[in-house]
Formats: sequence, structure tokens, C-alpha cells
Amino acid sequence: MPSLFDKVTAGDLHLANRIVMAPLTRNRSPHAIPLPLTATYYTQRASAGLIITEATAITQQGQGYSDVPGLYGTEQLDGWKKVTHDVHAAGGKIVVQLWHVGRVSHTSLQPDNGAPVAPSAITAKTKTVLIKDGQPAFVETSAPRALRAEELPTLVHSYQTAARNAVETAGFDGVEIHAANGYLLDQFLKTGANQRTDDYGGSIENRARLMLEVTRAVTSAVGGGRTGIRLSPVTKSNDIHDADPQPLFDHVVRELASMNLAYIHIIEGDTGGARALTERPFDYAALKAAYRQAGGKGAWMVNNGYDQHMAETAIQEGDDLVAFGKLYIANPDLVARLKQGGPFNAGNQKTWYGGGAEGFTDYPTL
Ligand code: 8OZ
Repeated sequence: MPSLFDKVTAGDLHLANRIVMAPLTRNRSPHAIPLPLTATYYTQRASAGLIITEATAITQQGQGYSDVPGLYGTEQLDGWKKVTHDVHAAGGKIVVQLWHVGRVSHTSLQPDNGAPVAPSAITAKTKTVLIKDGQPAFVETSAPRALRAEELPTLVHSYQTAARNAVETAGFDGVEIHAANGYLLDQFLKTGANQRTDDYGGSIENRARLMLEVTRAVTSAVGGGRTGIRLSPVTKSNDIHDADPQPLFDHVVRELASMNLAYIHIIEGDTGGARALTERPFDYAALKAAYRQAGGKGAWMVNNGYDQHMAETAIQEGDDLVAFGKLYIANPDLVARLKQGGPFNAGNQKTWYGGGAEGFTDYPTL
């Protein structure tokens, strides 16, 4: 019977256990540059089988929050170089999450204070986090403009460049494409945000096109075995919804099956919230079966509200990896704590976004 503590291979990634640190936005990178404190934070958590970094912007246009890191400047890549060096020295594996927020942004964060970009000019009824005087302030997102079709090749290319720089320059073991939680690629996927009438809107095939083009471009730069992708079929995050998510995501994973990805990362239910939504039913077993039937060999990573018992059951029943979010904020030695069945530190939500070492690098180990 496989256990959470057994090693596993995900594409080219050889992982010491099945316990993953989920991507967690922390807003502690002024000017989008990860600080030495960020290296301390991730290195404290290096006993995870895999660390997925906080969402990291591929371009300035992809920025939607204050003080989140990027991958598009030399100093940003240098900041990450220290993170990957220190995590590797501690025996860990780390991939960076490639992020473009699309419409979930604010003009004050955009190049020339312009409008954020989106599949269609539909404002998300959601808030973003701007850091003011070191404190998080939640503000309404700005009205977006629809991307022109001729802008899309450049956009795809910017994912590819970020992926290449992440692996070749910053030293990451791989990348995770953020296609979840109502950000750009999820906006293209879903009917609630995509009303395009060109090849990137309308049918399921058209709405999935940008995400699949991005994934192909990223895998051609760094290899499928170093590429994972995060999906959230029914999340409510950032005012996103789709009229019929099951056939949409079944199509998506069937197309991903041939790309030899390291892993597929699924958020079950509403991100950080309910795992089952009566108004948004979804069959995750059918999704996984669609991927396997299409020949998909990547590791299957599950996430959202897993406790120890649920995680052990998931691995015993054939999932390959479990990602923990809130537990990882408060428990740097989560692997050791799970191994002995707890106890677990309680986290402090007030220090999730912004600030310094408090609530970041000061949680005690056993
Ligand atoms: C919380 C706050 C800001 C961003 C996500 C990148 O939900 C995020 C995020 C989460 O994927």
C-alpha cells in the first residue's frame, strides 16, 4: 500500500515523498523581487516532496497584486536564484508557478497604468490586494479590455520565456502553469469571462486553445517532464464560473495527456473553501479517468482542505501527490509532523498577505 512518505516520480522530478507545498500568495516581494527572507521561508519547508512557489508574474501585465514576485527582470531572477540554491542545498525540489492574472488586476499595477487585459471586456466582481503602509488593502479590480487576437502569440511567447528563464537562469526544477482560480487562462476557459467570437471563444475547443498553446510552448522550452499545470474546474474564486465544466475539463485533460507533463494539479471544489458545491457538481474520478484513458502518465496531484486522514486515503486509493496550503504556512516541518500524526501549529490569517518575518518564517518546528 503506497504511503504519503514514499518517494514518487513526476515526469523528470524525483520526489522524496508525496507531500507538496501548495502555491501560496504572501505579498512579501517589493518591486516583484524575492528577498533573502523568502529563501529562508522556502528552505524551512524543503522536506516537502515538492515545493510549488507562490504565483509569480510572467510579465508586468500579468501582475494583479502588490508585492508579488515576478520572473521578468534580472533582479527578480537573481532573487529566485538564491531561493532555489538554498532549497536544493537543503535537499528539496522546487517549481515556480507561472502567473498571468488577466482581468484580476488594478490599473496602478499595469504598464503605463493601463487597463488590465482579459478575453472579453467584462469586469470581475472581485477584489485585489494592494499593500499600503505594509498593510493589505482590498480594492475592486479595474475594468479590463479584451485582448486582440494578434496579441495572443506574444502572450504565449511570454509564458515560454518566463519558463525558460525560470529553469535555465533561476535554477528551478520545473514550472507549474497557473490555469486556475479565475486568472487569465481560466478566464479564457470559462463562459463567465469569455464571450469571444474568434478562434479563442465559443466552443470548448476554442476556449481551451490559449491554455493548450501556452502549455505546448512551455513544454517545448523546458520539457513536459518539468511542467505541471493547476486547474480548478468549479472554483468560485475571482468571480469565475462555467456553464458546463465537466465536458470542458474532460477535453482539457485529454488534450494534456499527450504532452507528457510531470503532473496535473486539481483544486477540488472552491479554492480554500467547500470541497463540494451542490450548485456546481463535478466528478473528479471521471476527470482522472479521462486523462488516463487518453494516455496521460503524469502524476495526479489533489488539493483543497486535505487533512492527514484524507491525504492518506487519497494516496492509498491511487492519487500520487497531495498539496497542502494553509497547513504549510504554519508548519514548516509538515512532513515530520504528519509522520508522527501531529500536533500542527495553528496559522494566523492576519499575516497571510504582506508584512515581514512574522507569520512567515517564525512558525516553530517540533
Ligand atoms: C490569494 C490571494 C492572492 C492571490 C490564487 C494566486 O488564488 C492566488 C491568490 C490567492 O491562485
